[in-house]
Amino acid sequence: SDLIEAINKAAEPFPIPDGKEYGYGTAGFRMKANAGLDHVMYTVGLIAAARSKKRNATIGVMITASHNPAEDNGVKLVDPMGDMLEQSWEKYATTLANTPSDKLGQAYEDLVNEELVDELRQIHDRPAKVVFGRDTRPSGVALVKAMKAALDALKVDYTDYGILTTPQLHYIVRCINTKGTAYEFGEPTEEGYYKKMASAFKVLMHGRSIQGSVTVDCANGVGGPKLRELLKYLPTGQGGIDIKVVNDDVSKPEILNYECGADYVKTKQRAPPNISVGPNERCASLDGDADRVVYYYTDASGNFTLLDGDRIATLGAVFLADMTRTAGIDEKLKIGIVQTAYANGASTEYVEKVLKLPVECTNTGVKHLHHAAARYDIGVYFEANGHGTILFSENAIRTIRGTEPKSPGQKHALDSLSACIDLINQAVGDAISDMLFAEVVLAHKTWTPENWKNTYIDLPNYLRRVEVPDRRIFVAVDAERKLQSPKGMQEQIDNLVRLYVKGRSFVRASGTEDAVRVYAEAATRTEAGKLASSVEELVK
Ligand code: 16G
Ligand code: ZN
Repeated sequence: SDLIEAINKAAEPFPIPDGKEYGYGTAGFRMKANAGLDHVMYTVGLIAAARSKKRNATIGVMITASHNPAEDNGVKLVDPMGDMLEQSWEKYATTLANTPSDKLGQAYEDLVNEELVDELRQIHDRPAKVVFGRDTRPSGVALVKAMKAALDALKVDYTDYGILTTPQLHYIVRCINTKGTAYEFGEPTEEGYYKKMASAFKVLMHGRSIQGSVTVDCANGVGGPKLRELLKYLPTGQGGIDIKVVNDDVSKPEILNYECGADYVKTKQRAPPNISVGPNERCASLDGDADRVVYYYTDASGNFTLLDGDRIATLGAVFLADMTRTAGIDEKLKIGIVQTAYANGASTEYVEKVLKLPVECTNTGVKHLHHAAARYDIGVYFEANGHGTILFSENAIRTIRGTEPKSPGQKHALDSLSACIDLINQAVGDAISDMLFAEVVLAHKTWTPENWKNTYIDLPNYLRRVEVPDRRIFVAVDAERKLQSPKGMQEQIDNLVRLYVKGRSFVRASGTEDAVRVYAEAATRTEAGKLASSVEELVK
């Protein structure tokens, strides 16, 4: 047909390099930007269009490689509510990506026949709408062109939002799709994003003050200019916030994520070398697309303390549990915390034993945590590496916004909770929003970073990356806490773990790199190291 030909023709400039194989991984497609990613982008245009018709809604596309080096890039699809592409569609994304340009028309037609056909072809005839954004990587410009070629071939309506953080794009998608409904999310613009966040922040800060400043390392990525923009909307002085923005130079692509950013701080367990702050001053690091944040500080004797995603989760949970109690609605709302196997054992114990809240463990990757968290009224989810957010169910929103306060204290708690719903990005984990939320909670509790740290003491731990001949033989089950294959290896791990006080260890194949990861924790640093090394020996 004409459409098949139009698709094939427009795909010609974007061939698959010889021998290349693509996969829609944990966070979409990701690779060296010049290694055939333009072909992937073209096919993502096709998928986005089909998905838009299927859902009869606007679909988002975000072009970023997050914390990876500047020469990498990547792309992921965003579903109508601002969440990640439904998993059952990932196979289409992978199939189309691996289809040569001259066969793409037919491949698209196959997808249409499988997903978009009803008796009258009404689904297929629906108009499609796609919106997209990209991080500061220079390769993004050409990648956008490749995707537009597909959208033009299908005559799809689209809006290019230019440079955005990943969470901003997710926000915009959700705003567009909820407009005019009872769950309207906000104005679908960058300015709308800043305004919504700033006004919620002001409500939460009313009558409080934040101690000292917070230095924010933006990984020389998109978070820098966007955080600076947000600052124009935030109050300073009493009830305001003093944010010192550093590593926000996006004019030199090669310094993106270089010796800075959330991934650097989390994996190296140290502050970026170019940051200079006084003792006990709060620092936060964002990653390259600003969907991940970790905190840290250095004390007067030079000891570095990382306050990672587990810490942000527990901080948030403490605050929300207190607030729902004060608001008198704690009986009506079920709060839960979702973690992955990487969560420090001490954080899990703290949530269960001290906060007395349920904890759930899922596979690694935001989409898994997000879906689990959505089953609670207030679902707090964070990966240790700083990806995460807090979800409020429809029941929670109705209860918080519909309860008549009987005292000033109750009113304050209800207003605060209501502002949390707006401050915390409900679409996806958002470094900037998470950071403002953490600042608000610290201000409410008048906690220093040291107070925060002392809520529980992390078990010493190690994370090792092990290169193996074939990582696919490592099949993990039980939320990646146990190995099903190779046969017998789990028993061997269990035998090692038993030798250590508070020992815990697991092995899983990476979803983003050709390697296996070994995690180990134990009561002392030496023991954690020994356990990690002995499990590593098993795996090699
Ligand atoms: C991806 C995930 C991240 C996860 C990481 C694990 C998203 C947006 N990103 O970056 O959440 O922690 O993969 O990587 O879901 P690994 O499988 O290589 O350990
Ligand atoms: Zn990221």
